[in-house]
Formats: sequence, C-alpha cells, structure tokens
Amino acid sequence: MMQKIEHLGIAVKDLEAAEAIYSKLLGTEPYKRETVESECVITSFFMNGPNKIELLAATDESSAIHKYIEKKGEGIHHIAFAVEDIHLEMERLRKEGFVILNESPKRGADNKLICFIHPKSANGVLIELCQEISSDEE
Ligand code: CMX
Repeated sequence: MMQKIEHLGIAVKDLEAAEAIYSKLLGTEPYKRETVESECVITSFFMNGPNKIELLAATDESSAIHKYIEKKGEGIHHIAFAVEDIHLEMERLRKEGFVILNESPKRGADNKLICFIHPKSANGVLIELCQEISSDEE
C-alpha cells in the first residue's frame, strides 16, 4: 500500500533560479542535484523536516517537464508516494482501473524505482509511485 507522500515534484524553467528561491523559502540548501537521462530532466532535492521537495527542469524539448510548462506554466507537477513493493502496487492499481504509464518500473532520481499513473485516473494529478532501491536490487 501507499506508505506516505515521498515527495512533491515542482516543474521549473530555470533550476538555478528556482533553487535560490526555494533555498530562501525553506531556509536550507538543496541536498542533491541529479540528472535523470531517461526522463530528460535535471532534479534538485530539498528536505523540509520529514518532507521532500523535488524541483524538476527539462534538459531538452522532448521532456515531459518542457511539455508541461509550455502548456500549464511552472507549478506542482506530481505527487510521489513511497511504496514497499512497486510491482505489487502497480498490479493492485491496474486491477483497480488506474492507467499505469509504465509497463514496468524504471530507475528514477534519488535511488528509486518509479512508475507513473496518468493524471486522468487521479482527478487531474499525476501520481508517481516510488520504491527505494536496496543494495541487492542494484
Ligand atoms: N499533471 C496534471 N495534468 C497533466 C500533467 C501533469 N503533470 N501532464 C499532462 N497533464 C494533462 C495534460 O494537460 C492533458 O490534459 P487535457 O487533456 O485536459 O488537455 C492530459 O494530461 C493528457 O495530456 P497529453 O497531451 O495526452 O499527454 P502528455 O503528452 O502531456 O503526457 C503524461 C502527459 C502525464 C502522460 C506524461 O507527461 C507522462 O508520461 N509523464 C510521466 C513521466 C514524467 O512526468 N516524467 C518527468 C518527471 C520525472 C521524474 O520525476 O524524475
């Protein structure tokens, strides 16, 4: 089952400018920057107490983030939920009728296996499932 909100993803045009804003807002620097080649994004992660915020900027025009900003502007792009077993959760949600956007989980930022659920399945919100990759799954 869904364990907790793992992070909120925010689509931004200019990662450095957004990092400066969120550093001021949260009173802390990002703890990690990571490029996810397969998603054509560069990400920056902040901790806020127990909660995590991911800023996402497109690295090229094929990126979902580029398309999102072109259409809707900057803003909250997705909510990610932590799950213990992403395969089981994908199967459960598929049976419940959710449109799962990935055949199988893929490797995302911050040491996670991820998959997405179409926003049309969840009242207009793009949902990410993520499972921490343990050392024996590397
Ligand atoms: N949140 C809410 N709605 C969204 C959305 C989002 N993030 N992205 C697109 N939509 C909406 C579109 O506006 C469109 O709405 P309308 O039909 O009302 O116009 C609808 O969803 C479908 O849009 P589409 O044009 O058919 O599909 P897109 O080509 O825009 O793709 C989506 C949308 C969600 C399928 C695609 O972005 C996707 O597969 N996303 C998953 C991967 C991803 O987002 N990667 C980037 C983040 C990576 C990371 O976190 O590491």
